[in-house]
Amino acid sequence: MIKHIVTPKQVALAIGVSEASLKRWCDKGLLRASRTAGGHRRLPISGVFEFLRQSGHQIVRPEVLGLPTTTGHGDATIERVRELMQAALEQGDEEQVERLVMGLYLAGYSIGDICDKAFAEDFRRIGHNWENGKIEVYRERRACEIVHRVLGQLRAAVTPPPPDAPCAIGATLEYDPYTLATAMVALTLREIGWSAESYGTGNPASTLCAAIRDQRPRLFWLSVSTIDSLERFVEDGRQLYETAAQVGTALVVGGRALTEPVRQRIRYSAYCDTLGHLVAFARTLDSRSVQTKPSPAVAT
Ligand code: B12
Repeated sequence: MIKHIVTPKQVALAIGVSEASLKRWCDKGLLRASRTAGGHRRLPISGVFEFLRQSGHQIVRPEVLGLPTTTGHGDATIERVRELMQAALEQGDEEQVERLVMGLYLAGYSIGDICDKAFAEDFRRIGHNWENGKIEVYRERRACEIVHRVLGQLRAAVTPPPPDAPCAIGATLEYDPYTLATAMVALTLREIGWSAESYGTGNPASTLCAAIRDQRPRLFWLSVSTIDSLERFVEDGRQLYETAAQVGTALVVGGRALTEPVRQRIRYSAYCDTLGHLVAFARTLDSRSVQTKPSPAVAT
C-alpha cells in the first residue's frame, strides 16, 4: 500500500541518494515538504511523484515507498505494458497491475492516457474474451475491483487540488451500472488541478439536477455506457442540460453508448470520446489547469 507521507530518509533510500542530498533538495523547494512540531521534514507522496516524474530519477527500492517491488520507470511504454496488464487483470494479479500502472505514471504518462490507451483497451479485449467464452465472468468483475483499488493508489500520487480549484462533478444515470469510466474522469480532472468528484453510478436524473443546483460546479460530466430506453435517456438528458444551463455549468458527455444517433437527440456543451479530449476541453474552461507533461509518444 502506497505511503501517503514519507520521510527524507525513505525517499533517499528509495531512489538511492544520500539523505543529505534529499534534505538539500527539500530546502531548495525541489520537493514539497512540511515540518513536524519537532522540526522534522515530512513529504507528501504526491510531491515525491511530481519530483520523480520531472527529474527522471529511477526508483531502486520502491517497497520503501509502499510500491510493489520492481516498480520502475526506466522503459515503461503503453505499447509494452498493455498486454502484460491485460494478462494481469485477467489473472487477478493486483500487484502486477499496480506495478505496471505506477511504472507508466512515473515514466510521465498522464492518467488520461493510461486510462484511454491501456485500461480501456484492455477491458475491450477482456469483454471480447468473455463474449467468446474464453474467460469466466468473475475474472472481468475481479479486474474491475482491482482497477478501482489501483485508481485509489494513483489518487494518492496526484497533487491535491488547490483550495481555489474549479469544481467538477459527474456520475452515471440510474440504469447505468458502469463504475470505471466515471471514476477515471474524476481522477483525470484531478490530475490537471480540478476539484473533481464522481457521485458514482445509478443516479436518478432528478438527484443529479439537485446536485448541480446545490454545488454549482464549473463542469458536470455524464458517463453513458448503456441506455435502457432511448426516450427515457433523452428526457434525462434534457433535464440535465436545462439545469446545467440555468446555473452556468458546462455539461460534458462521454461513453460507449453515445453513438451519433443518440447524440443527435440530446444537448450538451461538449462530447468527448476520450479522457484526452476532456482534458483539452477542461483547459478551455480554466486557464489555471495544470499542464501535464506530454505523454511519451503512444502508437494507437
Ligand atoms: C466490465 C463490464 C461490465 C460490468 C461493469 C462493472 C463495473 N463495475 O463497472 C457489468 C457487470 C456492469 C457489465 C454488465 C453487462 N455487460 Co458489460 N462490459 C464490461 C466491459 C468488459 C468493460 C467496461 C468498462 O468498464 N470498460 C473500461 C472503461 C474505462 O472503458 P470505456 O467504458 O470504454 O470508457 C472510456 C471511454 O468510453 C471514455 N468515457 C466513458 N465515459 C466517459 C465520460 C466522459 C465525460 C468522458 C470525457 C469520457 C468517457 O473514457 C474511458 C477511458 O477511455 C465491456 C467491454 C468493453 N468493450 O468495454 C463489457 C460490455 C460493454 N458489456 C456487455 C454486455 C453484453 C453486458 C451485459 C448485457 C452482460 C449480461 N448478460 O448481463 C450486462 C449489461 C448491463 C447493463 N445494465 O447494461 C457488452 C455490450 C455489447 C453491446 N452490444 O452493447 C460488452 C461490450 C462486452 C462484449 N464484448 O460483449 N459489464
